[in-house]
Amino acid sequence: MKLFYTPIHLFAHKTLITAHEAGVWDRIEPVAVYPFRAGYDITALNPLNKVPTLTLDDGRALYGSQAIVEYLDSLARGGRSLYPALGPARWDALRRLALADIMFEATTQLTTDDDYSEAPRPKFINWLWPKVKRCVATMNADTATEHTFDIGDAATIHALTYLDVCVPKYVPEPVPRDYNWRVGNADLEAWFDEAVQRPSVQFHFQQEYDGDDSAENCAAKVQEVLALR
Ligand SMILES: N[C@@H](CCC(=O)N[C@@H](CS)C(=O)NCC(=O)O)C(=O)O
Repeated sequence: MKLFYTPIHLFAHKTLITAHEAGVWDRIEPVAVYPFRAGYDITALNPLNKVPTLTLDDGRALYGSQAIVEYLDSLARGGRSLYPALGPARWDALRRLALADIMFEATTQLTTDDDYSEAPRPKFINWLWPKVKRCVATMNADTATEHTFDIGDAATIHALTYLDVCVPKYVPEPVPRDYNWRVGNADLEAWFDEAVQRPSVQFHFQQEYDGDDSAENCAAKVQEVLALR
């Protein structure tokens, strides 16, 4: 399997956490993709040209991170599943997965369209930013519910590290440049500080990517996948 993803080292990826927890990371070949840099193009695998995209050994592609993590989790052998059995714990994990993923998507929308100097977009920012803040407050409240580490938690780490990486750098007023989700969310901060100590997070979070992250490598790996079809 190949996992096409963006290896920004300050960002903890839900797909990598899940693969590691499931015990299948050693079956995955990582391929670095920077979708917003020239030369990187995975549209032959994923019409959305989005990361993450997972390709299987027969050349089929899975995309939408929710499909990818569920697939990787289904392979869990020797590792642990991040999906609780059918019942209230599962629905809560899936709710928190959605909360974090949709918050992540709102944040990427805010940070991707960053040419605000030409055309300030207060309506756009005022639509999305309150959602992000409400999600963080809900994550803070959710820490009161005892549960074992699950897919919702992996997604929460993913979304919070993305906030740390991108908001101060890219999102303009009215979002404060010094925004820090930890302020006013002490329970979430304490939970996060402990959760990121998990080996499934530590093996890649804040670790420089040491693979080939060139556009040429990405293009060659896309061709390798297409040749399998
Ligand atoms: N809902 C998608 C979101 C993925 C996503 O937004 N990925 C961004 C990461 S920066 C991306 O690839 N953007 C490139 C683009 O939209 O062209 C998922 O969960 O997989």
